Amino acid sequence: MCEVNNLDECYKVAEELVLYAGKIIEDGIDTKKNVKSKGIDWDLVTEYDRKIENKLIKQLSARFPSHKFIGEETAAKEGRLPQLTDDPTWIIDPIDGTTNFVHRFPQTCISLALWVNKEAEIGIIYNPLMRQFFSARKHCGAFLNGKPIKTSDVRDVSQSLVAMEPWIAKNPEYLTSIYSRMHALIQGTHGIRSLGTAALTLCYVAMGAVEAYHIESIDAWDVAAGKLIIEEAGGVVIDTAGGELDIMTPRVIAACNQQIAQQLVDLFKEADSEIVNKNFN
Ligand code: LIP
Repeated sequence: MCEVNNLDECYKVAEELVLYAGKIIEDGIDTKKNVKSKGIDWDLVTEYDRKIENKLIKQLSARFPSHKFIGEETAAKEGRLPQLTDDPTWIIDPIDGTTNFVHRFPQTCISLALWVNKEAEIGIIYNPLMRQFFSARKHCGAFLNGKPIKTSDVRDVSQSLVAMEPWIAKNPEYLTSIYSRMHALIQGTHGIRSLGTAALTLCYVAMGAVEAYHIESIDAWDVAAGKLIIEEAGGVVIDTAGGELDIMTPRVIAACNQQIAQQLVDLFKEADSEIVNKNFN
């Protein structure tokens, strides 16, 4: 087991750095960006993503030299996903919602988490354009701009608003499951919403703005901070098939409580089992 006895300092440094990174997003939002695609046409990166990630890693490693890093842009550059170990590890998404950032859609954020012994200790997600600073520390609750937040108390999925990201159907691997699951949600809930940033949408579950969120085809940096923020706000984040989420290959059902999560697991199982009879191509 790894001991970290300076978590207060870690939080303070992380908070300062994320606020600073927020200024970089604010400065960049209205500028012409150098936009590149990371292999697939919908996975974009800008010079701002790299600038923020480099800054965070440089400053954090200067303060905490023994800590490790899992960062979206570093992983893309190196072409490999580092393993999560028991060592203190900062998991970074420098700009979550890069496509939104490129299009000036004001749902974009920095997501920074500290994991120790494969458990989240600190989670911070900041949308500087909407001035929303979400934070959590293990066993200490979840906060929006310093005020405690709680998940919704709805317990029947038919009474819920659920977020998901239909554009993932661009990937042929997900096409039929996305359409079937969307169909099931359209029939069985109050409605679907889509923000284009996994990290912020997890915060929307945490603050009770939606009852649940479903997404696959994402990475550890998209959920590492949001998972803690939801859990500290009273919600759950589980695997799409039920059971524990694997943070390194996340298939996410995030919900305001276990009842809604389980109802979504069942709804999606049924939707998936009907796929054979459908052709969405
Ligand atoms: C993006 C997300 C988005 C998700 C994408 C992608 P990026 O992160 O948060 O919600 O659907 O798969 O990972 O690339 O903007 O940091």
